[in-house]
Amino acid sequence: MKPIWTAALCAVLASHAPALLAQTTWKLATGYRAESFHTQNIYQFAREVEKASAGQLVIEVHPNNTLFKLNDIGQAVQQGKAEAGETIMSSMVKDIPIAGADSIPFVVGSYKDAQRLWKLQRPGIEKHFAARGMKLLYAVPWPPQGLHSSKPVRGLADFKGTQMRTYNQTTTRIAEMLGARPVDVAMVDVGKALAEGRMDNMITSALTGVENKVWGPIKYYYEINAWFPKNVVFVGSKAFEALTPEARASVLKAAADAEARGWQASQALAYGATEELRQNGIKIERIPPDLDQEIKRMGEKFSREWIRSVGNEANDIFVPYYMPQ
Ligand code: PCA
Repeated sequence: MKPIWTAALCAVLASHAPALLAQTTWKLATGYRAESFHTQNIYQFAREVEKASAGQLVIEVHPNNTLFKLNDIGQAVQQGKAEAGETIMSSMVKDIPIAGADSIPFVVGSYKDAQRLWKLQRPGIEKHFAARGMKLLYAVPWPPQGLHSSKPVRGLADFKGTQMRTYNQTTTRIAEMLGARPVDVAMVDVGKALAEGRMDNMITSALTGVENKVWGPIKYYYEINAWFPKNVVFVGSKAFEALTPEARASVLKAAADAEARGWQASQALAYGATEELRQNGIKIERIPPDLDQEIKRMGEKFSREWIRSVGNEANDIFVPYYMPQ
């Protein structure tokens, strides 16, 4: 009897062993360069997950729009074409309007407020992701968005007819409000677009200016602290649910650590990036008070339009944001 029993046990073990020991690989697509701090953070997240799962879950990072383009990554994960991805959250506004809450001009002026906004925005984002078969892992902000320009900017008239580089629907609307001509340019193509004379100005972080070495064509940088957009990292729910409970816990733990690390890195890089622009000959200036008021008013108009189009879910975020308990 014994040998038969052993054989049966072996057969059972053999049938389970591959499932227990099999290695799972997730492809994670991002639209930013491998050297970007967001991507570096993802690499570390991947290493930590691999270590915690003893090599059972490998996250293969595909940077620089190589697997899918930045603005298509949400859809690609939703449709199961990639297991995981990273994109700038506001690129999802068409489908998930509250994803644009962090790109409304002049609502958030510091990392502390950005953190507060994220706490209020997160539950809604998680809910919408879940409804689309995705699980949110973490989000990390870009440094504050400032104005880069080839010419000095003294008044609203200085934007009229200029070619303003945009990176999503929100920045396109802002360019329109300023009377500029929106030119959609991916982050990784900014240097090329400048060299080809396709853009005169853009609102983005000093860090993005540094990464694309914008000095030369760009001569001025204004720290208007317009908003703090976030990148989100997410995985398809099916891929996540297929993991063992232990592996799922390791992924969530590594994601929470990546979020904390990313916020710190963003803040640490913000100041140095503006200095680097200065050292490369870009003039760091303040916009005149009149223009400051005018663009703040434009920001209010943008907020009104946005809240009106989004409805109750916008109130769920901004009522507690403006009236904390
Ligand atoms: N850099 C990205 C998004 C926000 C930022 O600071 C870009 O310019 O596309």
